[in-house]
Amino acid sequence: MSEDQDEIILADLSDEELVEQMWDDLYDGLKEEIEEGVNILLERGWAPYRVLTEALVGGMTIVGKDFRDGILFVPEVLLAANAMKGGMFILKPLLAETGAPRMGSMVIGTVKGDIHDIGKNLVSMMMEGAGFEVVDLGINNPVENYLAALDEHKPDILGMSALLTTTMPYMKVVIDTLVEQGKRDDYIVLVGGAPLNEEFGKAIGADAYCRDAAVAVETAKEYVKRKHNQAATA
Ligand code: B12
Repeated sequence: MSEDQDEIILADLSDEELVEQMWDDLYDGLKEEIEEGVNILLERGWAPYRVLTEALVGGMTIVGKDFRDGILFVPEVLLAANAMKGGMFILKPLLAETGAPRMGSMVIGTVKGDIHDIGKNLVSMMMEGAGFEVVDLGINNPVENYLAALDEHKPDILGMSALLTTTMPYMKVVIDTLVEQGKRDDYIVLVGGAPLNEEFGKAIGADAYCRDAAVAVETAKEYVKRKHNQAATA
C-alpha cells in the first residue's frame, strides 16, 4: 500500500475518493497526509464539522473495528490517533470561530485509569464552538482533580469521559463524592464514551449520557437553559 501511496496526489482525487484515501491514511497513521486532506476538503468548501465527522471520525471508526478484532495493535492505533489529532488541530479554531454567544461553562476530563482523549477533545472543541467556556483537565483524573476544578471554576457543567469498561465505574465515584459533599445539584453532569449508554448514565446519577459531541452540545444547551429558567423563577 505504501508504494502505491507515493503516487497518489490527494488534490487530484474527487471528494469521495479523497475521504476514502484519508480513511486509509488515518489507518496507516500518516499525519501529514491527513493534514493535507483536511486542508483540501476545507478549500473545497466543506464545513469543518463535516470534515471532522466524515473524514476523521469515519476513519477512526474503521481503526476501532480492526483494533477490536486484533488486526491492529496499540502502536498502530497510537499513530492513527496522532494523525487524527493533526487533523483536529487544523479544525479546532474553525469550529470555535462561530461567534456563538456565551452559553455557559464546562469542566471536562477523562477519568482515572483512562488515557483516551480524542473523544473528550472533540467534545471540548464542539462545546467551545457553541459558545461554552471549557476547562479541560486532560486524562487520568482522580476525583480530587474534578473537585478542585469545580471549586476553582464553578462551571455550569461537569463532563466526564471514559472509554474502558474498567474505568467507566469511576464516574460514579466522582458523582457519589459530590453527593456526599452536598454539591451534586450545583452542576449539570454529562457523561460520554463508547462503552457507555443511557441506562448507565442514569444508574450512576448523571444528568445525561451523550453519544457524541453534537448531542453533547445540544444536551448542554438544553440543560443550561433549563437551569437559568429555574434560577429566574426561584
Ligand atoms: C484510539 C484508541 C486508543 C488509543 C488512545 C489514544 C488517545 N490519545 O486517545 C490508545 C492506543 C492509547 C489506546 C489504548 C488502550 N485501549 Co483503546 N481504543 C482506541 C479506539 C480505537 C478509538 C477511540 C477514539 O478515539 N474514538 C473516536 C472518538 C471520536 O470517539 P469516542 O472516544 O467514543 O468519543 C465520542 C463519544 O463517545 C462522546 N464522548 C466521549 N467522551 C465524552 C465525554 C462527555 C462529557 C460527553 C458528553 C461525550 C463524550 O463524544 C465523542 C465525540 O463524538 C477505541 C475503539 C472504539 N470503538 O472506541 C479503542 C478502545 C476504547 N480501547 C480499548 C482498549 C482495550 C485499550 C487498551 C486497554 C489496550 C491495551 N491492551 O493496552 C489501552 C488502555 C489505555 C488506558 N489505560 O486508557 C477497547 C476498550 C474495550 C472495553 N470495552 O473496555 C476499545 C473499545 C477497542 C476494542 N474494541 O477493543 N486506545
